[in-house]
Amino acid sequence: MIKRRSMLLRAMALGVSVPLGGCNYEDPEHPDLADKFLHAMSAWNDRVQAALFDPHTLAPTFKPDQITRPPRFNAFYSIDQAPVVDEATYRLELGGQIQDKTPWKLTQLRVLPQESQITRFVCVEGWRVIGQWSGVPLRDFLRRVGADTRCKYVSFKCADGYYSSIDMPSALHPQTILALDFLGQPLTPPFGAPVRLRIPTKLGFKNPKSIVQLAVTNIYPGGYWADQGYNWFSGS
Ligand SMILES: Nc1nc2c(c(=O)[nH]1)N[C@H]1C(S)=C(S)[C@@H](COP(=O)(O)O)O[C@H]1N2
Ligand SMILES: [Mo]
Repeated sequence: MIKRRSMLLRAMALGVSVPLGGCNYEDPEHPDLADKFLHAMSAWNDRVQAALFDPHTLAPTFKPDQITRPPRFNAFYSIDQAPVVDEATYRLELGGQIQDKTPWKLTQLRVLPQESQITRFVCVEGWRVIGQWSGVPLRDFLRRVGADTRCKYVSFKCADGYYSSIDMPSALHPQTILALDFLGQPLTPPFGAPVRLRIPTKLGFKNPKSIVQLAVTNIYPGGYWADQGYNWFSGS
């Protein structure tokens, strides 16, 4: 027990992130003590990552010939089960600390100034791809709707029940966009149609697809994978 604890403390002091997903670390005498400790460590890790985050540091960008073809799909289900959202009736619902919560139609999002980026997408499973996404910079959108950007979190709910949230400094990062297009074409259902978050400073699971609701809040919203033990901040 003592050995184990000192090992964890050393890892903590070194800032080593212990992978939590799929790790059944059990102590027969204190069944959930180790679990609590690891979660406390992940929360501590979130704070360190947030402190190290530089809002002016850009994620690397790439040239068109470096784009990975075909792109790679991932979700908590297989590609044929991806939700299909009716684009005609689609509305992006707004919630929380936002002045104007009028829902947004797709056509309204499309006439806002768009930004395009060729960036790398990194999944926690160990693969990475390069793609081109374009859409509305999230910080422009948040300002337009009168979001209280002093709040801590921006949360997202998706058409498939997936959910995610990010810290406000990362939401205001210049490369964080509400993506509508991939390779200059509207997103397809498995890849997040009609609107997805593209945030190249964070891991793949922090890029929710087929977003139906966006909210601004000070109450920690968690996320589909973060609630299962994956590190919430998961970014640089
Ligand atoms: N709505 C929704 N968004 C999601 C997921 C999901 O299951 N549902 N999976 C996440 C994970 S783990 C990854 S790696 C990326 C995959 O995005 P891609 O299919 O465009 O590669 O989407 C993220 N966003
Ligand atoms: Mo992922």
